[in-house]
Formats: sequence, C-alpha cells, structure tokens
Amino acid sequence: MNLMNESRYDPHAIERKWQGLWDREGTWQVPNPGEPGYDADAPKSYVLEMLPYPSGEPHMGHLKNYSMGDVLAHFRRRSGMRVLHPMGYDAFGLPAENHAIKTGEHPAVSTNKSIEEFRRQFKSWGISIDWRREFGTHEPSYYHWTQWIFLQLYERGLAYRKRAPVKWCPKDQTVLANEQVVDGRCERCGTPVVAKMLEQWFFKITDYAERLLADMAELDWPEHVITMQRNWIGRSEGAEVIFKCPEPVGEDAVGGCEPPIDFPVFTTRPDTLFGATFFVLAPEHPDLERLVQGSEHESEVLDYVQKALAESIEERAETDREKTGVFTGRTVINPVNDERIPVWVSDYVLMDYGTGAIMAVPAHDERDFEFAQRFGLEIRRVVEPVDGDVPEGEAFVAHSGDERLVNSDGFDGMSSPEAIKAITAWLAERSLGHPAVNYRLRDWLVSRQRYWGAPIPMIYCEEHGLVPVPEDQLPVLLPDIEDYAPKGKSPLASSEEFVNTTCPRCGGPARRETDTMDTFVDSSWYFLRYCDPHNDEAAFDRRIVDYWMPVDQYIGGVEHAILHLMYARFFTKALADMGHLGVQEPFARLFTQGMITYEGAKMSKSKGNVISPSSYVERYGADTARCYILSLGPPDQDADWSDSGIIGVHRFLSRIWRLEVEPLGGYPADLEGDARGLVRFANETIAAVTRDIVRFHFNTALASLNKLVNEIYRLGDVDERARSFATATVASLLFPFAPHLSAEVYDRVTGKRVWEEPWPEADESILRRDMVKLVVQVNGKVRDSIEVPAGTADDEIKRTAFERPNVQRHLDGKQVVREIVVPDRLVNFVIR
Ligand code: ANZ
Repeated sequence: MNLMNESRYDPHAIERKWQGLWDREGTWQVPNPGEPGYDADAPKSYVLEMLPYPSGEPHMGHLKNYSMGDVLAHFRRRSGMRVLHPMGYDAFGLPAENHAIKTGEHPAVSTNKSIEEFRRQFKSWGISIDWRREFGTHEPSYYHWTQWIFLQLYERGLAYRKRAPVKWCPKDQTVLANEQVVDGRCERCGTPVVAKMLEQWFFKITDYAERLLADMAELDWPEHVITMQRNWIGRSEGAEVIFKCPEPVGEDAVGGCEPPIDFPVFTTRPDTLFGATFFVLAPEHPDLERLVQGSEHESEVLDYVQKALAESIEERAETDREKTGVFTGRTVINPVNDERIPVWVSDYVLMDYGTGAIMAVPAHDERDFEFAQRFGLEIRRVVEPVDGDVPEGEAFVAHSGDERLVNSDGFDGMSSPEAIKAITAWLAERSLGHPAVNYRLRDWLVSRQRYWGAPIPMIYCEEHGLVPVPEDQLPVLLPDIEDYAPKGKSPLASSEEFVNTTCPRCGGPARRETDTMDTFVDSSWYFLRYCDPHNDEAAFDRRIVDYWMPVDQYIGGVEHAILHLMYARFFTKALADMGHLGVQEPFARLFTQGMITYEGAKMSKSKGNVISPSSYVERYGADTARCYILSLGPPDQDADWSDSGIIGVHRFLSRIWRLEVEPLGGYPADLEGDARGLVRFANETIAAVTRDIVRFHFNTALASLNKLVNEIYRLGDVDERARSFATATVASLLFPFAPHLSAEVYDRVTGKRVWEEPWPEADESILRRDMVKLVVQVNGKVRDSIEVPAGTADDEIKRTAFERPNVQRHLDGKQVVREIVVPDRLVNFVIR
C-alpha cells in the first residue's frame, strides 16, 4: 500500500503544516525552574548559536549556524534533556547608522525591518526556538541592563575614563572607528587620518588577564581558538629595567635633560643588557616632548611624531617595512655598565606595549638590527652559541640555553636563562629593575562617538565631577535626533534636551556623557539575559542563570575567536566576582563553523555573487536547504554551495517521500533473510547517526541515512514490517536535519509525533553479527580453528588464536616474527 506518494513531494505544504502546529502549541518552549511544566529530574542543556547581526536578510552562514544548532537541540531534547535554544539580535552598530546617515531613515526603523525579516526566515526554516525569549539588544528593556552592568563595573573600578588617541579625519571633522581607516586614510574622503587625544571609557579587562589564561584549561574549545586567545592575551615574562636620563651637567651636558627622567623598559631579554647600544621611545611617549625640549633636534622629532601618529597600529607593527626614526639629541644611562646610549624615537616601538620605550639590542633582536643598520648604530654581540657559527648579517636571537654570554663583565660564560635570572637579581638589589610580567592584552576601549548604541550612563557635574546615573533612573534612553553624522563628538551631543540634565548629587545643572558603548558590550552578556529575558527588576535572576549556565554548546563563526569570546568571558568573570552568578566561564564547549563559498568563489557584494537562503527555501523547501548545507563536508571546514548539489539532496528527500509503506505494527525482531538484514541495517544506521551527531559529523550522518534509503529501495518487496521499521527509522533519525518531512513521514508510518519520541537506540542483539570460522596456522600448517563474531578486530583474533593449546604447543616457546590475519579466513603465526 502506498501511504505517501499520492502526490508529488510538496515541501511547502508540509512545512507550513508543521510550523503552524509547533507555533500553536509552543512546542519548543522550555520552562524555567519553578514554572509550570518544569521537570527537575531532566538534565538541562543550553544550546546556543551566536546571535545574528540583523542587517538586510540572513545569509548562508546563518543557515549553516542555526541548522547545526537545531540538530543538536533536537537530538538533546529527544535524549531526555530540557533544552534552552533561544534567539535574539545584536541590533546596535555601524551599518544601521551608516544607512541612517545616507538615507535619513532612523536606525531603529531599518533595524526593526531587518529583524522582522530575520525572524520570518528563521521561522520558515523551522528552527526550534523558544520564541518567548527573543529580544534585540537595542530595546530599552535590554540596554537598561547593559547600562546597569556598566555601572556595576564602574563601582568596582573596572570601568574608567582616560585620555587616549582616537583616529580623526581632519576634513570630515569626525572621529573614525578603526574599521573606517583604510591604509591610513579616511574611508569616506581619502584624507590622511591623524591621531587626536580624547577622553575615552575603558573596561579593565587586563585585571583578568591571568585568569582568562588559566581558566582556558577547563574549556572544551577548538585548539586553534585557544591558541588565538592565548596569543591575544600574550603573556611574556621578563624584567622591567630603568634607564635614566640625567641632569645636563658635566659630560651629560648635551645628552641630559632638566629635570632628569627615569625611563623604565620591559624586556624579555635582560641577559642582553650589555649589548644595548641605543634606546628607542614610541612617538606617543608622554615624556618625549619634555625630553627633547631645547634639544637641537626638537623640531625634527616633533615633525616625525605628527607623521607617525597618523598611521595605524597594524601598519606600524608590520615587520617587513623599512624602519624610520629620528635621534632626539639625548642619551640615557645603561644601568649595568653606566654607558651613555643615544635615545631615538621610532614608530616600531608601540606605546601600548610594555612601557612604550625599549632598550635596543641590535645584535640579538631583528627589528633593532634593521634599525641599527639603517642608521649606522653600533651592533655589539653579547650572546654566542656554544658551538656552531654565529650567523653574519642578521641578529642572533636564540636563547634556549645552548648559548653563552660574552662581553658582559661578571656574567660572561653564563647561559641565557641563567643570566636572565642573575642580571635581574643584580638590578633588583640596586633598585634598578625587577622581574616583570607583561601582557599584550590592552584594556577594552568601549566608548564610541557614534549614535546607534547604548548611551553610557554617566553625568558630568561642575561641582561633583563624574557622577553615575542612579539605578532607578535607568535606562538612559537613546534620544531621537535628526542628524546622525559624527562631528568629532558623538551625534548625541547635538541634542540639547539629552545633554542637559541635573546632577544626581546636588541637583545643579549637569551634562550627560554623549558617547555610546561599543556593540561588543551588548553581546557580552546576552546569553545570560536569555535565561530570564522578561525580568524588569534585574538583569537576570541569579537562580535561573545558575540553572541554565554555562552554555553547554556554543556555535559560531571563527571570526569571533578573539574579541567576542574574550569579552564574554571577562563579563562572566566580573559578574561572578560581584556575586551575580555562579559560573566562571560562559561557554563550556565551542564549535566554530567554516565559511560557505558559492560555486568556488567567496561571496561578496562587490562581486555580485551573494546568494541568500530565501530563494532556495522558496524553491526547494527548508528541509532541503538545511540538509544540503549540513551535507557539505565537515562543518568546521569551509564548504562550497553549488546549485546542482542542492538538487541531489532534494531528490534524496523526495525518495523518502515516495517510499511505499504500511503502518508500523511494532519492532520486528523475528525476521529472517533480507528482512532481518534491513532491520539490522536500520539499527546500524541508528548507531552511526547517533555517533556522528555527537561528533558534529553531520555530513556523514546524512550519508548514512542516504545509504539506508538506498537499501530500502534495493530490497524492493521485502517484508512490509522490515520496510516500515526502516522507514520510520529514517524519519526518526532525519528529524533533527529535516524536521518537517520527518514529522510527516513518521506520523504516517507510526501515527506518533516524532519529537515526542525518545531518540532511538540501536538494538544490540541484532547488531551482533553471525559467527565466522577461521583456521589457525603455525608456519603455514593448519593446527587449529576458532570461531569469532564477524568483524572482530585483528588483535582480538590473534589473541584468541594464540591462546589455543594446540597452537601453543606448536609455537613451542619460539619467538613469533610475523602474524598474518586474512579476514574471515585464517590466522598464521610465523616463527623462526
Ligand atoms: C631587549 C631585547 C633584546 C628584546 C633581545 C628582545 C630581544 P614579547 O616577547 O612580545 O613580550 N618591546 C618591548 N616593548 C615594546 C614596545 N612597546 N614596542 C615594540 N617592542 C617592544 O616582546 C618583548 C620584547 O619586545 C622586549 O624585549 C623588547 O625588546 C620589545 F635580544 O628588549 B626586548
């Protein structure tokens, strides 16, 4: 009897039907502890994909991301867990604001349009979301609590204000975000960008550097992401050493300065101190101006500084570009030998690393070597390999322990590691230095002179200075304005109504902070809000958050391997320290997905080859689009979408639709021959698909299902019970991938709701294969035989054969030089 193929496979009708039912019944809603329907015995699982940035419509990366998460969410639900699988939108940010600048359309309007489109499409894909928990980070009921967290950090000294350089376009009279500076020029008008000092807000993430490093040990994350985070934090051990520029008396008259200045440097190589032949300051060094005052090189230095400041940090850190620099006319004293060495300024020294000053050791540091060659400065070797030649024409950088110090007074003959300890101790005794740890990690600059973000909830009072907005006055609402373009100040500054306020302390006239927060702040805690999204008394209830957190499986793009993940980890730790939650790490397990290319090319707007999921969903249905994107190879790898490829998957689903079956009576355990073979095949598929889902091998899971479908077709008129069981198994296992078609097929074969069925378990008794007989030989002569289950591993076979008494007798205690196993046939032991 043909139950299903009374019509062509019509995905749209099927998808509408089941989506409507799930929506009406709120199937994917999951109650919080204490709410009706909450089951305390079921373990929880929090499955989360990174929240989308709603701009335009969803792209293929979204389809992949949410399809993967959905497979896992379904799998875990049916494995008996209560699964939190929410959705929201990272809604503040530059694209909406730039759109507003161009068109005058309020960012909220364009953002909300995008959100609607995203939601509509996610629903059309049938992603199993608890939609009651949805929010956008631009909603006042959300950023209220973003602002509250800001105040919490401020109270604990973890949010602070400091003057810092920002990128400034002198023509547009505006501050630029880093990403708006291209090759040192303003992205919009091409004018060279300069640096300008402005008061900025920072979060003190550096206080957490050590813990952010140490706690990675407990994370089940891809190794490359761990490495990227570790490098980003960049812990270096070494010493801080003080170089003094003395008062200009006697022989220091030219090189000295008034008053004298101490210049600490951070070095990882105190063993090379005797080889320091010059000294370099970063162009932004705060003591530079004072140092060169009155020097005959003053104007040259100041010119150089102006030019250097316009460059991006990235450009300056490039190792292969030609070194530039200027001599300051001053000298500093090397504390180990009292030598006076010249002070230069150069842009290869960065202000925000170490102390912004370095002792240059050209013989042992590549950048210093290049600089010395360019400007004809002395190169003095102080470390030599124990054996082997010293390379000519380059710096000798090795310091593993197979080297010895030379030209270093009392330290000669020591290895580098020994000398690092000895010289650091020598300096410490004389208060000229001390051991130091340095991190590459910088404090997080969170203020933006932009409109479309959460206002920073601070007030400036003439009398009381900086005053936080009292909690009961939150949220500080983002005002409506006419002109979104930044003008050196935040666009918010143009709204008098917004700016003018009263001091919460004295009631006198005061002004609001007009900067908004970096959007990474919004996304640093959204996963906490999903747990308790409608709380208007607090950001979240700790008990609820402690129940759901940590996120058991986080899935997203590898482009977030550093910033977002680091910031979210920092927020979690800071909030935990304040007692607001009980976990130290937000994301226990992380999976990073590869990119989708289209017919061999990276998709980009400029190439005009961007394809979106919607056209495929409209054409083939969501089930096909979901299965296709998950069939494109291992999901952590980049994968190529091809229009012919998706047709194959559509055909696969159509074949399932066309299967002819009778309703399933019960589990058919008593079958023989082909029927038994098919039931076994189905059980093997259960084992394989289960294993693959756990390992994120979605593509091979789908391949196994394809094989099972082929087998059902191949066996044609096999016993109906076997065929019904195999078909129901296909539907059950395929459900996480193609939920609509699977729900329909399962319903027709079994009359049951597949999502309410426990995840199938393979029947071990039928998996056990028949026994096979092998002969056992010694030196090619048959001595015995054994029976083992088909498919037994070679090692197991050898062990069993080896232990047979007759075999032992013929081995006669001699050494076995080779063991040969011919599967299903024989074992042969070769002895001398
Ligand atoms: C002297 C020296 C001799 C160095 C030598 C290296 C080799 P990591 O390992 O990345 O921490 N440095 C310090 N501050 C700097 C800054 N603001 N801008 C550019 N370079 C800076 O690197 C530490 C080394 O980087 C320090 O050790 C310093 O150079 C340089 F044979 O000091 B070293």
